[in-house]
Amino acid sequence: MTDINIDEVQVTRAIVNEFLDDFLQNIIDSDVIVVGSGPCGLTAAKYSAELGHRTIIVERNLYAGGGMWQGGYLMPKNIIGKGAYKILEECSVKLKEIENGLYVCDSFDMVSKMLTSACNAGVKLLNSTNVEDLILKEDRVDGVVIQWYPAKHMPPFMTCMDPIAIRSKVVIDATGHDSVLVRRLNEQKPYDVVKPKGCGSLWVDEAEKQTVDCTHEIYPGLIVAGMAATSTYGAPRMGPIFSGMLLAGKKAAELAHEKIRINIDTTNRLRITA
Ligand code: 48F
Repeated sequence: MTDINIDEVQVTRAIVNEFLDDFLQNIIDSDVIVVGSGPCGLTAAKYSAELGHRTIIVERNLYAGGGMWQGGYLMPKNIIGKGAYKILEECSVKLKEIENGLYVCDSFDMVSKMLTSACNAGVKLLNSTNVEDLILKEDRVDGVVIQWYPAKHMPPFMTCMDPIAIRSKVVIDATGHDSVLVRRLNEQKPYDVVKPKGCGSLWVDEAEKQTVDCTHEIYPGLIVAGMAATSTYGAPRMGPIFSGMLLAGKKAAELAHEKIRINIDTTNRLRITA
């Protein structure tokens, strides 16, 4: 026996009200949309929110974490190099030093604590939501087009299920190997945006470095980051090591911050001189 009488409709009303309220207040029009909640996306979102930006993660899966749940060969141990140590330390992930500046942690410890850190920083998460397109205005990306992921698996006769759109100042493509947003943009702007090549064969050192180097603003308003960047430029795959992904996520957040800051400065200057 519990000490309250729970009304079924009250439960439904609470879910609908809270979801719509959150959607309208926080999600529909934000500063940064991060597509994908793998190691890169979660890091990008955490730092973006800590830098003061209203930040959303859109993830097609029911759960967050992307490729972080399994290390290699389905074994739940993740490896990182010392360059990314601080990022995980800030999230209180338990790290054990092995040798040569390499650390290991339990994958579920890493996912849960990174997710907690992102939520504590104020990040909003839209799960089971597929980003299927961009909002593209003349010379800039202005947000993304979303649909419930289960709708993607409806029978073909269920046509005309139109998606909806959410807007942001910056979009980060952290969709991993598929580079979903870069691919979509390339279909429309083949002279401005490269066609994703898919990643090259394994070379850990070089891959870790290039993943960070390839993370950049690929088109006004769109930053490609992490494995999505590696795959876009055909850089080598890195295998089951995550430092490059974490550092790329941090770089993506800093690039987004810089872009938003410059836009605010320019707008203010125009307003003062007008
Ligand atoms: O694949 P993922 O973990 O990408 P990442 O953050 O890190 C790559 C590493 O996990 C691993 C590696 C290191 O050993 O090579 O691959 O760059 O996370 C990508 C996330 O994006 C989601 C997908 O479900 C996953 O959680 N995603 C992909 N396409 C979409 C999407 C989409 N269209 N809409 C929403 N989410």
